[in-house]
Amino acid sequence: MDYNFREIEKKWQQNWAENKTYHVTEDENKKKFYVLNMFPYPSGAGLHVGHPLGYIASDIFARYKRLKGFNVLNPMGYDAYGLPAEQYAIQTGQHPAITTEQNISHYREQLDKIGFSFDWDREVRTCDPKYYHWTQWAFEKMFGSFYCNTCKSAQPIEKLVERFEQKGTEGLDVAQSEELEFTAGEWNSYDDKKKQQVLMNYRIAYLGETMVNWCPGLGTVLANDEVVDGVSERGGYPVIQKKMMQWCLRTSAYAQRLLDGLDTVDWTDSIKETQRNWIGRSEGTEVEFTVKDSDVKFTIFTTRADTMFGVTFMVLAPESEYVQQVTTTEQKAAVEEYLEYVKKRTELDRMSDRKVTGVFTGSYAINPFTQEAIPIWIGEYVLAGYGTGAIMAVPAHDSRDYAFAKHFNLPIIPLIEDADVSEESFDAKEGIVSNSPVAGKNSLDGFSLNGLTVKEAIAATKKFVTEKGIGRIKVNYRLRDAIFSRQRYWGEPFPVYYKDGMPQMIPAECLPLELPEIDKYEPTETGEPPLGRAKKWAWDEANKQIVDKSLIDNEKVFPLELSTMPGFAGSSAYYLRYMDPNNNKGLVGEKADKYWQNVDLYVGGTEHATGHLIYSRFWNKFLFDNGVSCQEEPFQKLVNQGMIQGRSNFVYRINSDDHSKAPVFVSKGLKDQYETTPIHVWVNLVKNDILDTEAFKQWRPEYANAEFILEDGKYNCGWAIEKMSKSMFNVVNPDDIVEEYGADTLRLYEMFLGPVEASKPWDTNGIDGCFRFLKKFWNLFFEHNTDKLIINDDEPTKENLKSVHKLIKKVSEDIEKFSYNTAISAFMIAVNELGQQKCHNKTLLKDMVILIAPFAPHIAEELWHVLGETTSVCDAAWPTYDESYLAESEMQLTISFNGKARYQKTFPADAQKDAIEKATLEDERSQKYLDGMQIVKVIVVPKKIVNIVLKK
Ligand code: ANZ
Repeated sequence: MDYNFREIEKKWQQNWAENKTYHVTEDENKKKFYVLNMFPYPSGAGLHVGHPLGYIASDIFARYKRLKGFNVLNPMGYDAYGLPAEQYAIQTGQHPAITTEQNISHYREQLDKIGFSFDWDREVRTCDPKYYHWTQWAFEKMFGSFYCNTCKSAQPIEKLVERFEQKGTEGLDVAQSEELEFTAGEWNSYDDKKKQQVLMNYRIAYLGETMVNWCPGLGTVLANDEVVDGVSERGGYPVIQKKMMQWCLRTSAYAQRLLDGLDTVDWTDSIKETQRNWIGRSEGTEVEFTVKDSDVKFTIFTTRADTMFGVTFMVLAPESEYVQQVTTTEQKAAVEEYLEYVKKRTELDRMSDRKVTGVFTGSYAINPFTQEAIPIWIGEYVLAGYGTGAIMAVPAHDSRDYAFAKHFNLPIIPLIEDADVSEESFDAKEGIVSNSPVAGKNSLDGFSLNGLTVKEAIAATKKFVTEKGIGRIKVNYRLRDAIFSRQRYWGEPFPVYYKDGMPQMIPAECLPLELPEIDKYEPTETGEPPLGRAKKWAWDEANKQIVDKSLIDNEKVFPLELSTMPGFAGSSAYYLRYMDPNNNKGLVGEKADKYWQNVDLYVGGTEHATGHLIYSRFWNKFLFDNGVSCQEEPFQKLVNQGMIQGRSNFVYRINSDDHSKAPVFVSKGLKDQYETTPIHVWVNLVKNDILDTEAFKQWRPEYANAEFILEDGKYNCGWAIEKMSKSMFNVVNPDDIVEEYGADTLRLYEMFLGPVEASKPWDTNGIDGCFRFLKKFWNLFFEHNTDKLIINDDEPTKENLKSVHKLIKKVSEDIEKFSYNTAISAFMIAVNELGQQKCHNKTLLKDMVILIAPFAPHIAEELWHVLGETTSVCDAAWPTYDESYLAESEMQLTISFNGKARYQKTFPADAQKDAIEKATLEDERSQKYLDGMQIVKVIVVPKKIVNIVLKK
């Protein structure tokens, strides 16, 4: 019987589905193992061979763990909300739900062909109300919580209210948007609305006025990475900075825990480093400056408190609330003009540009150390959202301050001995402090930093400012709160209505609040988000139901929120939902959560390093604080799969001005004789770089009459490695590979291409090798081209045992390291060895079948049954190896003469020095080197070389 993969794969896929082979439940008698893939956004283009790379890698691990006796959870679902379906809806009027549904069924068909061990009973879709019920629920919980810095945990907002009633803000240490101060008496005198406004300052989900990238053309806010050179990445519409009320999540409250958690997870150093930089912990000092001839005081944040004596001017962020207070009448026009200019600049431009811009406010601040008056400027390099949005500028020791001082001709005072002050050199972090205090201007009772190192000087200054009450020690994080509103349709609706301008949550028992139908998917004519078009989109408070918008009276019926949640909302806690996907009482039940705990192995791309992987860690820490999730870190081990690049093919068209003539294409080897233009050609028309000229003619009407100049009767194409993309015609559809070679070959080949983490080109030219390997494996069981089974119970030889046990060891170790390509190579060697040894021993072949099962599950299942088994190979036990079979019986030594390697010779593994020497000297191959020479000495290095030293 030949290896008929089509029949085998179909048969077992059906069998697995019917028997629910991959269905998993909590089993207290087994240890759990949770494998997770970053779930896909089901795009219209379907899967190309790059997509399943990570899924195959994790599937191998899932199957392996199951064979090792673990109870394995390996779920799959869809990140189903998103912009492409919405944009398609805007263009075509097609409801995004329909497009999404179609794309999902296409994905499912493609995935099913590859033979994954997913438990489809646990599928989730983020756009399913049963799923987003819990996204909305988590949001409401965040709205109802604040973050307590002392207990390092989220707490119910009611606790904060109680505290305000008793003590006001005295001694309060909580995460907040701005520092407020009020007494218990003041709090108790506030009306309800005022209280709600104050609480917004502390809620974990809050409405906040934020600077956003507003794109009027698209009618929406864009994320920083959706803006390129001041225009939208999609469509190229202008983007401006605008202050808008948006829902935000107080991710910043969790900055320290997000940082600390990184030490407890098994992720690559590079992803951890990326997250550390993103979180950006910075220890510094806040110092208060008073504005000259005024009561206004403002605080700056500095990491270099030691440079207080070198401050020569101050800079405020253009958005700083102090700008209005310190701008003098004379400078008003200039300042306003400057603020107009800054509006057009995104934060990213402001940080990356080295352009120096700024304007003088007209006011001066008093340096608390020197009592000198120094000018207050406004400059775009100071960002509103970081530190206090105001800085003390020390041009001698900070490159941006230096550039500013040079540009506006402001003084520069060096503070460090021998420091080289120039734009290029700001390495004055080491060095000894001098020139402090500035002679004769010290009003600080002799407080001086002279002679200290920078580190000592920072510590001394911190102590001094704290004692004198001029400042305090402060830790800042670069991590910002996440903006959580999107002015789009295809996303989770907020469970929020507005009463007297203040947001109210829909009662939890009324969730989910379902996305309403609308007739068009664009923003409204008045600039409201698409949900502004929904007719039935108002909340009847008393009857707890959604009603027609026309009934809004702001007494009983209120308007609902029009924004929807962003993409990361649905992907933040999906790992918990897979544990208990059909629970309609909670996000996850306690039993399932306690059993599955968290993800043991998470596989996905590095592009999520600062998005999804930060948001979901934050989200889960919040749920952990609420006792919903029992592990603080969601993803214990993270493996980042590389990208599969495309291998593009080209044909060479001979240039011609006469377009009426049929195009002529010249084969690659002859192209230099002509003037040609390379043209991408669809890779399916090419095999082993040879063009199927007939298929090419049929590909496009303009090539119907194409003529070819061939080499040896063939048309050779050129090739290049490029991104896999439709426009380069190099997208390979896994369906085609499965059709031609089978899923098992596809799976093996994707893994054989190289290490999982590496990016590598898809090169179909090597796929035959994997297919032949499976055929050879098959032929260990069946007589070539017949259905005669040739397995036997003969006593295995030492060689047979060694080949198989070596493989058990290698494959087990390699899988643990995710080194699948080397495991497959070892497999190929072992199968060749067994073939040569004519080994058809049933027991050994059974081990081999289990070993191949994670990689090529269909052929494994078939052969498992051929061996007489009746249960699935998935439930077999992973074989163990016996060290005693691995001992080498022979060794190979390199024979050299006067240090020059000449040939290889095999000896028994236990051969002694004398025997080795004798056999070497007697070997025929030695004679020509020995001829006419005298042997001075023979050196034998066991297991390595024999060196014969000769002289004439
Ligand atoms: C004086 C000084 C002297 C500074 C010196 C640096 C070097 P990190 O480490 O990133 O926290 N800074 C503070 N707030 C800022 C803002 N909103 N926008 C732009 N820059 C701001 O950086 C902290 C340093 O960045 C602070 O220390 C401040 O400049 C500046 F030789 O103060 B430094």
